[in-house]
Amino acid sequence: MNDTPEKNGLAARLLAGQPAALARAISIIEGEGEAVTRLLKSIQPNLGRAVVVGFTGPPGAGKSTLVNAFIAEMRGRGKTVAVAAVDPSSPITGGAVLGDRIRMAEHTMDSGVYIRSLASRGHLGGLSASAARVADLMDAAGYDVVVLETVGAGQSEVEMAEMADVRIVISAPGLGDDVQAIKAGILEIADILVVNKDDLPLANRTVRQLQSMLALRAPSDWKVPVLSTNAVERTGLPELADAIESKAALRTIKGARAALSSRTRRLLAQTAAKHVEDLILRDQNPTAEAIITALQQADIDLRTATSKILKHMHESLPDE
Ligand SMILES: Nc1nc2c(ncn2[C@@H]2O[C@H](COP(=O)(O)OP(=O)(O)OP(=O)(O)O)[C@@H](O)[C@H]2O)c(=O)[nH]1
Ligand SMILES: [Mg+2]
Repeated sequence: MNDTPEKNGLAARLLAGQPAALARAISIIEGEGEAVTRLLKSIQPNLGRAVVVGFTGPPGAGKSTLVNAFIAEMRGRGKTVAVAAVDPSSPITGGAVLGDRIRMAEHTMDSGVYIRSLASRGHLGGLSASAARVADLMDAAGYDVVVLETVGAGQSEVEMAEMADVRIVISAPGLGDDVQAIKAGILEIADILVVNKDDLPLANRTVRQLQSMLALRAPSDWKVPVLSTNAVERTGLPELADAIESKAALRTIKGARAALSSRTRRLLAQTAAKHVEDLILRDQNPTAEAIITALQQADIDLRTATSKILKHMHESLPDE
């Protein structure tokens, strides 16, 4: 790939905040190669300005509706907002992307709002890798607030949490065991807990359950609030935006650097892991097959097999 004027101009147009340049840049970084490196290099000095806010929670908790209401609240405060909504491509939420587009359609004419859905499949470094880079591009494009919306269904919310300055965990009454579901790990990383659909019966009970779980957390400088919202009627949004702004105000340069470096750490770990996984699970590579057979027949132990596969990996990777 050559240093075409088009490519160089792209970074400039991105930094100038042109939505078309942002869209183009996002499709470029979803790939690999020199153009990606060049693009990322040129945005380096412009990173770390936006507040990155993660919205996560179980399917159907009302994340997209709440994000939409949050956009309106922040626009009212004079802030620009970019959203990366992660489509988990799962059967449960398969229709969510179209639904999200319709739900967020009220903002399509607003140049202070940019919304993009990301497919979680098919990225070399996994979902978080592409989301981290998309968040960086949105940051570089000058949006004040970058929202990452993700379904809390496993590892992804923890990964998302590492990228966000402010982590919001959303639950809703009547989703069965949702409080139990978010107990496992996610509560530890939440900065703000939101009980959405507070118009439904039992919302108060969900609030109380969350409060009692929080009481078990080690005390820290930031007291995690439990807020109630109705994303459809748009109540509770000023309180949510206030809490996000208070938490964001505690950001330090050191903290922002740490967040950037943990994003990079995660990116490398995931990409390296993906290469190993592809070699073992998908590539039908003769050397890998021989190692698998030897392990299966107990000719070698797991540790030896691991070191052999990594060594083979190393030898077969193209040199830089
Ligand atoms: N009663 C009530 N319904 C709500 C509220 N917020 C969202 N909903 C409804 O809940 C349903 C799911 O909302 P979404 O915003 O799509 O939920 P989500 O968490 O983004 O869902 P996924 O992206 O599929 O994980 C929709 O029918 C919304 O209209 C609320 O505060 N009260
Ligand atoms: Mg959604």
